[in-house]
Amino acid sequence: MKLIMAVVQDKDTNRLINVLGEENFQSTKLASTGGFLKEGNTTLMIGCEDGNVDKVLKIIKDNCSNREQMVAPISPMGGNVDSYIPNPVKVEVGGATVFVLPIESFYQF
Ligand code: 2BA
Repeated sequence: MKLIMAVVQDKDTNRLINVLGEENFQSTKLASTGGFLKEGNTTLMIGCEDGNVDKVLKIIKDNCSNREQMVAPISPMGGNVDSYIPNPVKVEVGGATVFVLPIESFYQF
């Protein structure tokens, strides 16, 4: 068994959970925050059999989109300073960042 942890954008979450459900994959949705943008994203935990990992990865890939986001860089002083007006820079946020972990045991009590 494997645990798939997928960090996805909030906008893609509902569609992804629905498609996973239609294919009989259970998921748990966790509210998370990206360390770089400091904005909300969603982490899905999906437990599945080894033989289904590729199928789940394909569903994630098909339902998560790359998006460009503008981000204001922090000032050289490390915070917002009146005299420093930073130019926002474009950052491409990926469709999904996915970790596949081996599961030693799985219980439901
Ligand atoms: P954030 O950390 O908010 O990062 C959002 C996007 O900002 C990243 O998209 C990347 O394109 C860019 N970025 C991140 N760090 C950067 C840096 N030091 N300099 C310039 N640009 C930077 P993604 O790579 O698609 O990541 C989307 C979200 O996935 C991340 O949100 C984070 O929550 C998670 N993530 C990505 N890699 C991870 C990892 N190795 N471990 C844990 N979480 C990860």
